[in-house]
Formats: sequence, structure tokens, C-alpha cells
Amino acid sequence: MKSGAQILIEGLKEQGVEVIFGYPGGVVLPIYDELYDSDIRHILVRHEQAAIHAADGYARASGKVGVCLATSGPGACNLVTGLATAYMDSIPVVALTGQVPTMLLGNDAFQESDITGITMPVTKHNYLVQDVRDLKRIIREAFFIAGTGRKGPVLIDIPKDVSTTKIPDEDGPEQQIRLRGYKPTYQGHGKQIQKAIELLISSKRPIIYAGGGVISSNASEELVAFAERMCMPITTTLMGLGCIPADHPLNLGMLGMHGTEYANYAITGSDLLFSIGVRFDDRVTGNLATFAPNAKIIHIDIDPAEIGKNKPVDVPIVGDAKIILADLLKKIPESCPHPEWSAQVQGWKTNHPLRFKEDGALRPQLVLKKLSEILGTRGVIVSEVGQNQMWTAQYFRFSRPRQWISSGGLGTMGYGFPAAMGVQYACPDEPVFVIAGDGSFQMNIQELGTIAQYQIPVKVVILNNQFLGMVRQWQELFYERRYSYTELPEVAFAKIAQAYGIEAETITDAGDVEGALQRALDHKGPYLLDFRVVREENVFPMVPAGAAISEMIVGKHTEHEEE
Ligand SMILES: Cc1ncc(C[n+]2csc(CCOP(=O)(O)OP(=O)(O)O)c2C)c(N)n1
Repeated sequence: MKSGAQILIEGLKEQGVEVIFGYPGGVVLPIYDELYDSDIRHILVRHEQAAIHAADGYARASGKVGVCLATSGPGACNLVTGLATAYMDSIPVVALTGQVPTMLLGNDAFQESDITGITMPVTKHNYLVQDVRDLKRIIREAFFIAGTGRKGPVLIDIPKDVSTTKIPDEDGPEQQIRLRGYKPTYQGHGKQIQKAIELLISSKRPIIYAGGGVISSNASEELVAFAERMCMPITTTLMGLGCIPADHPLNLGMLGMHGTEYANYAITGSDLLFSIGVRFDDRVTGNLATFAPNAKIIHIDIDPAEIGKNKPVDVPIVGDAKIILADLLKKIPESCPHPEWSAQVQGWKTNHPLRFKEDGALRPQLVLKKLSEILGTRGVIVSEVGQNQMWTAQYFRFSRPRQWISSGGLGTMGYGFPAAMGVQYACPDEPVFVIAGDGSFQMNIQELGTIAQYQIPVKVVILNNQFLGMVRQWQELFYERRYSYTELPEVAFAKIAQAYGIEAETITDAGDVEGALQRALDHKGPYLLDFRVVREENVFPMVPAGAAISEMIVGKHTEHEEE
């Protein structure tokens, strides 16, 4: 005989789960009791939101499914932001929640919440298990759904009596995965691929626009090989950073609102946009009508719902980016040089580089530049949300996929620090740095307790401007500097870290940046660096939401033009 809790733990082991991030409570006691003797590691976080962000960070860094566990009611509700974060970025997570016993469902019982109802729009799928005999099958299905096709979070809600009820081992029904209506397409359609090849070969000014889909399908190698063969520059979305090394001559960095000027010029000048695993998100396109106005569009995506959603497409190809790019590489054996276009793109790149004022002041960009120099190709970089995220995206030189972990679609402040804990479990031998704003960091600051308890060697870098910087930047540029509720008081973050037993420093001088980063890197355990940066530094370039990327780059690097 086996209890539901035993079946659950066995099911997780069958899926190769090594670590769960969780927080206990009444209805998950039977599951915690099974975990006590299990060889699956459980990391006790300080807030359920951190549990799901950690599971999400683990998934992004490892490519495997991340797992978290919470109790019913408030515990389950605390997962919602994390589910929405994972859903928006198509990250495979299985969230396990406890539920009140089946006989009390719908009774407003203590700590009951309809979590499958609440999370329906932010999960790829969810289950309320009503019979322990379904549990084994549901666990297998949940991991299958989370980790295949367009990946995403799946929630399994397990009532307490389902965990405690025992059934004979062989009592379960047939355990094969059979999901009606769920058959992701992986191979591209032959005719569409042929049409794409014709466009690719005849184009004079082609560009690749690559996104998170390239990372999740592990297609970077094929992507770079294809770009080299076709002599096509690549610009990536925030989610696609790392799919081509920063120093590769064909790399144009990020496009869109905070993208490089040269990527945006190249998009506007191109005659063929080869879009792979992207969403034509508003932060990328600005005004859709003027985005890539002269280009034909090929769009590869595993989710047919993405194709043509925001912008009409000339050649849609539904399928897996890695498989389709490998197919294209076979079918286009010849190199396709575009010398004039390549020279023009190179000219934009040389004449409009990313730049910041290097005047001896402690500017946030300097911290990222130095960190990138110190780490080289090592390390995984996680960011919070706001200016800190954009400066990291702009100034850290990412050299490989899954080296950059950030909440793109939902833009969740408070994501980065807990996600970094999950990343560290996925990559135990890599240095893991989280780049945070002082606002974002205070959204899940309690996780200092977790990294201290388990000695998770995450290095926290706070770009402390005592502002909700990104919002302040918009107030400066568009609301006449009326800083309405965006100023934060000074906080002695180093003292807080030290109170948890974590080594920490406060850095006020640009000359100390390198040394401090090196000390953090050399330190075996967790470490916190509180950089007191120039408070009113802005992220440039910047195109306001909805504007035409081709026409408006706000700010014009004012400080540099004065020089
Ligand atoms: C949970 C959440 N609330 C609000 C926002 C809106 N928002 C976007 S950036 C930002 C400011 C971030 O400030 P901070 O973390 O200090 O970073 P900085 O921009 O100064 O680098 C805010 C409030 C958000 N993205 N997420």
C-alpha cells in the first residue's frame, strides 16, 4: 500500500527532480513527512513567492523542469506572481500546492482558496487531484506538459486526504500519457521552409531577430552557424541575450526600447526579418506600423498562436527552432554574402556604440562593465527589474545561452534574488551574481535568510540609487521631473546582510568597484555589495512605449553631447 504523498515523492524522483523549493503548512504535512526521509533536497525559503522564482531560475539555468511546493490558501496564493512570471517567459515549472480535504472543497474551509481557478490564466495547465488513483498519471502529465512544446508552468493542487489515502501499489489505472488535443509540432512544414529559403536567398538586407524561443529550444549553435552561412546580423530580444556571443561580429545586441541604436537602425533598414522564437512584443516593436517597415517577415515559432498575433507575416513556420534551423542549414549549403549591407550595419555599429560617461564617478554601467571583465565567460548573471536590468542587458558581455536570467515578459520586481538561488542549484560550480535595484531587492530581501541558512554562494550586487529608478527616469523625461513616490530612503543593506551572518560591503568610490567585485567572487559563501551609484543616471538609448523606433531615440545621450 502507498499513500498519495509517497506516490508524489516517487513520481518526482521518476522525473529526476533533485531539488524542491518550498514552505510548509497544515495540508502539506503528509508531503513534508515523506520529504523528511527522501533524498530529494528541499530548500526552505522565507516566502512562497521566492519558492516559485527559485524553481523558475533553476529551470532557466538548467533547461529542466523546476519544482516548488506550497500549502493551501495563502501559500498557494503567494505563488501567483511567480506563475505569471514563468508563464509570460514560457518557463517549465511544476508548482505543487496542498488543498483542504476533498470533502471540504467549496466549503470556505480554513485556508481554502480555489487555486486552480485563480491560476487558470497564468498556467499552461492545472490540476485539482480528486482521487489518489489519478495522482501518478497527473504527475507524469504535468512534467510532460510543462517541458514540451511551448514550455510553461503547470500547477497540481493536492487535497490533504489525497496525500494520506493509501492504495495498493498495482491499483492505479493505465499510466500512459495520452493527451487529446496536445501534440506540439516540431518539424517545419516543407512548403513553408521552401518559401523561406527563396526569401532568404533573394534578400539584400536580411536580419535575424532572435528571442527566448532560441534559448529554450537550445538552438544557439544552429542559429550562429546559420547566421554565419547567410552573413546575416543577429539582434536579440531581452530574453534572447546569450544566443550569440556578445563579441561575435554578427551580433547587434538587443533591439527595441532600450536596445542598441545600431540594432534598431538595422531593423528599420532591413528587407527581410527572419524572426525566431519571438513575440513581436511592444517593448521590441514600438509602433507596430513602423516596425521593420520595408521588410518581408519569416516567423518560426513552436506556438502557432504567436504567429501573426501582432504583425502580419509572409512566411509562417510552426515548429522547433533547433530542428528548423538544422534543416535550413542542410538545404542552403552555399554562403550568401551581402557586402553592402554588411558594411552599412558595421558602420552603424561603429558610429553609434553603447556608451556612458566614464568620468570617475560610481556609475551603474561601470559596475557591469567591470563585472563582465572580471568574469569573462564564467558565471551566470541574474537581474531584478528596472534600470538595473537594462544596464545589465546592455553592458554585460554574455557569451552563451542560459547565462542571462531575467523576468522579461512580466517584468517582476523581486524575481532576481530568489531566482538566483535556483540558478545556483542548477549551476553549483558557476559564480552566480544577481544585479538588483534597491527597490527590487527589498521585494524579496527576506531570502537573505535562505542563502545564509544553506550557504548558497549567491553574490548580490545592489545598484543603490535610492530611487525606483526606471519609474523616476520616466518621470524625469515625461512628467517634468515630478518625482511622485519614487524616492526611497537610504538603507544600510550591508548591515542587514551582516545581521543574517552574510559578509557585505558598501562601496561609494568608483576606484573600489573592481576590488569589491573580486572579493565577492573570491569569497566562498554568499556576499552582498551595496554600490552607492550616481542617483539620477538614466538608461540610454530609450524609445518611449508606442513610439516609432525608427524615428525617436529620446535623451540623445545628453551628457555626452555636452562633451
Ligand atoms: C512587482 C512590480 N511592481 C512594480 C513594478 C513597476 N516598476 C518597474 S521598474 C520599477 C523601479 C525599479 O526600481 P529598483 O528596483 O530600485 O531598480 P532601478 O530601476 O532603480 O534600477 C518599478 C516600480 C514592477 N515592474 N514590478
